[in-house]
Amino acid sequence: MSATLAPTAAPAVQSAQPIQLHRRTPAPMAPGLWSVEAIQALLDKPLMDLLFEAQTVHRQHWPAGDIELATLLSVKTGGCPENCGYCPQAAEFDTGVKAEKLMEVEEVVRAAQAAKDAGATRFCMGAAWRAPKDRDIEKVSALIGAVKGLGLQTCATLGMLESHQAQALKDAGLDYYNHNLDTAPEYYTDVVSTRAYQDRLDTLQNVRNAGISVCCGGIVGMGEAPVHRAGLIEQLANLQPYPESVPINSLVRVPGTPLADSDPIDPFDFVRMIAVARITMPKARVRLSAGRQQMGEAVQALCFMAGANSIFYGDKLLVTGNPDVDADVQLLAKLGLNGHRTTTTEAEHAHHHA
Ligand code: SAM
Ligand code: DTB
Ligand code: SF4
Repeated sequence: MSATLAPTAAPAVQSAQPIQLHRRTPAPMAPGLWSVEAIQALLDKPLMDLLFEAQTVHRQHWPAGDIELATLLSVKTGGCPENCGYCPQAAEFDTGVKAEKLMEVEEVVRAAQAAKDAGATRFCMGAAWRAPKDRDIEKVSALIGAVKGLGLQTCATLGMLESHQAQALKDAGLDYYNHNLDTAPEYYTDVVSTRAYQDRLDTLQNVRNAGISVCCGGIVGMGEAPVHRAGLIEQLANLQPYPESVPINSLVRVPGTPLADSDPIDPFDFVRMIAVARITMPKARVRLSAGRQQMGEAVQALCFMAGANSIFYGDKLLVTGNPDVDADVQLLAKLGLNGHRTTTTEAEHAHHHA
């Protein structure tokens, strides 16, 4: 345990003492600043202590039992020029995903209405672009306006954005932009080589500056080391301000992608990531994202215990599967969770950093 963990508190626990049940929670280095060591120490806690702490933080900031339901739609599928090693939509990988054109407004509205009828409150549109052209932004703006007109919160994930493009999306009524950092900077070049970590940070800044809420998280189970998991949380939690939504994805291993043969993450290590996201970003919606189909109900329940309060809801993610709506409705009912009406308002979500 490093000395930076307890800057003002009592002397750090000596390493000779093996029992850590009463160890103090490592404090951030400074208000809003988390060291990678402090995050690593959280990840390494006894699981029950970590869960208890995460649930305690959760209840201080959120109504217990409230789960946001966000439905995804791939509005522009496949043929992407980037080479993200996890992604079934990269043109370079032979995954069986065919490149399609951007969907028409009517078709998107139908899907959004169906999502709303099923109980979703947020609708997220994904496009397999490296970066949209201004023409694409015009078309997506029409989609955003139409979806917002149904009374849904809108989210889009379209790749890298310039500031004028972010502003145009804001003007069209976009509430959230999803742009993931995916992993620690040190591991990023092992995963994708067609863009740099700084490109991601630049887009996030452009989104912030335009006044759009930020949805930013990552993927685990890509063969990363524990220190990279801590490094991802460090990046996210130290963004000023940290993201309003933090999706934690478990890699969906798609045959044909370079990461298809990665060792799956231990389910408890996944739960730990959720818990540490909750503790370090107390007011963020922490989303239990991709990978639920492979996860089982008990592990998902642990994720909710750890502070996850959002899921992707709908039979499909972008191109891969997600649990059926019926199965999710049943799971939430079995756990006594309330997925169909959020008890906080959209305005509260959007402005909690103000
Ligand atoms: N092209 C845009 C981009 O990369 O920002 C938007 C769409 S992209 C598919 C959105 C996110 O989906 C990625 O950043 C990644 O975190 C996640 N993702 C993609 N493939 C995944 C997989 N196989 N398993 C888990 N998450 C995945
Ligand atoms: C996020 O963090 N996860 C979603 C959403 N943001 C866009 C995407 C998951 C994709 C899983 C694989 C697929 O279906 O393409
Ligand atoms: Fe393209 Fe996004 Fe997939 Fe990367 S994650 S290959 S940018 S669609």
